Amino acid sequence: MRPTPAHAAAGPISDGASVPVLVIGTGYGGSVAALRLAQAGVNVHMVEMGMAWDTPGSDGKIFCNTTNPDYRSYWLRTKTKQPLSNFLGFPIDRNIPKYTGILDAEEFGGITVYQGRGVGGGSLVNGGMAVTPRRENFGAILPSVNADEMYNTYYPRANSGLGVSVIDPNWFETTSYYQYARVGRKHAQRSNFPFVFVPDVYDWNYMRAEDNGTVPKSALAGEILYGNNAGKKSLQQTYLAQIRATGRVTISPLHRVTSVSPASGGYAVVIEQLDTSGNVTATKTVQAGKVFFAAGSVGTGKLLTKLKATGALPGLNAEIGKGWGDNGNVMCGRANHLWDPTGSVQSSIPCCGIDNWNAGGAFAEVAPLPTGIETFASFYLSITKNPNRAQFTYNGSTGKVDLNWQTAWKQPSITMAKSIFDKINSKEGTIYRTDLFGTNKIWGDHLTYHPLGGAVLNKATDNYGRLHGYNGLYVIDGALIPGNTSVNPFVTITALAERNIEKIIATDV
Ligand code: FAE
Repeated sequence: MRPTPAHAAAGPISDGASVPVLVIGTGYGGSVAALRLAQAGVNVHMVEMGMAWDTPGSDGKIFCNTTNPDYRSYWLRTKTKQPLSNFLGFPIDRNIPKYTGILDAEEFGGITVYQGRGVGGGSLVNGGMAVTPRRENFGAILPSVNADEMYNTYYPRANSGLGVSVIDPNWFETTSYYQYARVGRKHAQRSNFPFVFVPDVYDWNYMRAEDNGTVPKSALAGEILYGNNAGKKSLQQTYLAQIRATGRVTISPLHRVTSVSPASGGYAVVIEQLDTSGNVTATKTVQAGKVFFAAGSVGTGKLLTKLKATGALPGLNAEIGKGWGDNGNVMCGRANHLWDPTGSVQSSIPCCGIDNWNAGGAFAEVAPLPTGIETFASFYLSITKNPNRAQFTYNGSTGKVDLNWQTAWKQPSITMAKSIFDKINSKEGTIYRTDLFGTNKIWGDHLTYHPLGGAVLNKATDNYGRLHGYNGLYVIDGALIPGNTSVNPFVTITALAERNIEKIIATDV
């Protein structure tokens, strides 16, 4: 493929258009692919099913607050589906208008998978925790990838591209917004668990200015799950800003890819245009020389499974849809004593964790519970070494793709998380909260924030993400990673994408 003149055409893609490269999805994998291809002189079109998230609503803000979810909060739901569904045992979900909101709580038989929807993918809704796995754990995460290359070149490149940094430890010790984290540290250390600071993409200087009252509050006002109006460096501020500066990439928001099949000169891609109620307002077919699947683990896993089963891409191999895991996510809360308040004000950006990975199979984020009142609760999201893996399958009678994950498969995660919290509770004389996920329910074992796998590297694809069976089709997102990263996943997704696209540009473009 020869470099083409730069162009910065505005507006959505038109029916019958022809593009050298089409990228499905605008999250981490898709943004890395589009940026590096554009820098190599290739024009790229990115297709994103969610909204652009660049226009304020009637309240003057682009994103709504976690404590007050409105029409912008959920992807095509009429009621919120908050990860913490209850407080003091009472359900807290509320009715909302159906809208192409920012957070999708996608329900499968045994698990609800939370995902970001919009230009920027998961970076719009996530906590920004930007964690590079410990070197000694990498062999188990991506066994076919050269670890030296990753730790010398691609992890540093990803961390720099994402704008990752660590909280100033002096400010951490003094601000009331991290009292909950200091309590978490005290309890971890009194039970002899290693406590670690965790890097983030939030602008820590901005957060200090929030604390000083000199700028509008975002993390310190509880914004996170439905977007941050300031402070957080989502992909919109990093990779996507660089992409725009190349002048070679166009983006179609509210466009959803439904089919990819061989056609002369490459592939025919069928795309549905959506309105903000989720109705299909147009169906377009475009030609693409090469197609990158970057729709996230679930988006890519489902799409490829359907395309193989329905005969659009029959030459995909039998690994498609396999190797899906939840990164071992499980949540829980602990009830502290009255002399251990966690603070009525809490930063929504987590900055630390308890690392018991090698001894007990769990890495627990000390997470905020920014309710605006003192709850005396410590809250944790654990990432665990859960060995269970699920598979996507096409259901011919519904025309949908199912995932065979079972709720009971979370039991290993609970056991591993208990290796930390049973010990802390015993040392502190405290108990688990039972009111956050229902009534008398300790474990948030019904969900994941970290879907991974579905088109695993070196199985469904070659060792650089080229899909077996077809030239010019690539996977470049979390679907490549076989189910677990031992820590929060987006730095690894970004670094792997940086590695793969460098090879693809050198050999295929
Ligand atoms: P992703 O970012 O999901 O992007 C895929 C994009 O493709 C999305 O924008 C989709 O809307 C779009 N798409 C899907 N299907 C189609 C289609 N058919 N046509 C067109 N577009 C489509 O994929 N990770 C961390 O490392 N640290 C954290 O602190 C953290 N916190 C999280 C908190 C929450 C609430 C959630 C939901 C996730 C969190 N994650 C965190 C996970 C992280 O956001 C996720 O691993 C990455 O976003 C996955 O990146 P991908 O590029 O694979």
